[in-house]
Amino acid sequence: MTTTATTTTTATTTTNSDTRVTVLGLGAMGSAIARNFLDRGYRTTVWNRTASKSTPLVEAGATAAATAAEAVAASPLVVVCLLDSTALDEVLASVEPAVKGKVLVNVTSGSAGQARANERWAGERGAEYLDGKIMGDPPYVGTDRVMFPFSGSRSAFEAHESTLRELGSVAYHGEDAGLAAVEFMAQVALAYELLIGYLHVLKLVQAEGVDVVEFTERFAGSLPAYPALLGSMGQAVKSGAYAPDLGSLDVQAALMDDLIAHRESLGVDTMRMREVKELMDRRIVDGHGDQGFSSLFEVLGGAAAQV
Ligand code: FVH
Repeated sequence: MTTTATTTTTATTTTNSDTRVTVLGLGAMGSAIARNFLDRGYRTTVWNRTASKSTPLVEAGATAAATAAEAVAASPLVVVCLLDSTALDEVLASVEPAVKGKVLVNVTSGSAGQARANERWAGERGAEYLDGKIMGDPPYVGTDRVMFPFSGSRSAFEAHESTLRELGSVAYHGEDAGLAAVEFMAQVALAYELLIGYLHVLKLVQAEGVDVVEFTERFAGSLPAYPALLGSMGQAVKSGAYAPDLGSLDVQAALMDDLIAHRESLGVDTMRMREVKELMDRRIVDGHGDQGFSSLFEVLGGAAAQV
């Protein structure tokens, strides 16, 4: 049994009216995705565990399916946007008979390993799989303020690229279904690494009675220099040729004891600066004191790249 809106909606983009898309999961993000497709004229079928969440979308022209399997059967392209991988596994189990021949686009948060397992699950049942991650907030779906890294089936991405690009700023990262999650996790991790360091420094600044907002405004003035610095450090890591960026480690290390002593005198955490000093000391002992900060990459723990 399906419920289709009695009110007609004039599609803003009539060219999409014969393109069918299904959205499973109508939480904050799933609803924004479904709404975006509706606004652009797609024949949109929706399903949600709590059926009442489909009502506003049906009123906007969506077809609400009674079951997730019915929703999958309704379109060649199925976008799945659920809370987590546990929810995903439950819903995929319920749609198993319907996925053959479909393109499943999972944008639920999850790990690279889960994405690869999802792709195997889909392939074993005759479906193509794309893994996507969402970097942005629901109100901005459909604008370039939301980034969607995708990975997995190249043919599926190419076949539905124009539809997927309706969601926001889209990039395809390759056939390995885990790469979108790798990109997402790396981007999120880098933001956390930067921001926790920022908060640690605010502790130091505030302890010295300096206004944290005024300090932040001054530091923000130096941010335009970072893209070039990060680019040169990335090249150094890739090539293994470490120029003395930020100066040589011999010079940089001389500063570290003062940095640590300053924090200790104010009762501010020193763990991050002690980590940097320890890495610098190891790199210098290894005979690379003439190289730059990027050469610390060589003394960080971590596995070799996946082959
Ligand atoms: N919201 C955000 O700003 C962030 C932006 C970045 C990406 N995340 C990820 O997007 C996924 C969905 O997030 P959401 O914000 O839409 O989450 P909710 O509003 O809580 O909706 C969750 C939906 O999942 C359904 N659900 C939960 N458990 C189950 C289950 N066991 N079986 C079936 N469906 C399930 C839930 O259904 P209901 O509770 O309404 O019945 C919602 O449809 C997420 O991965 C974020 O990390 C969002």
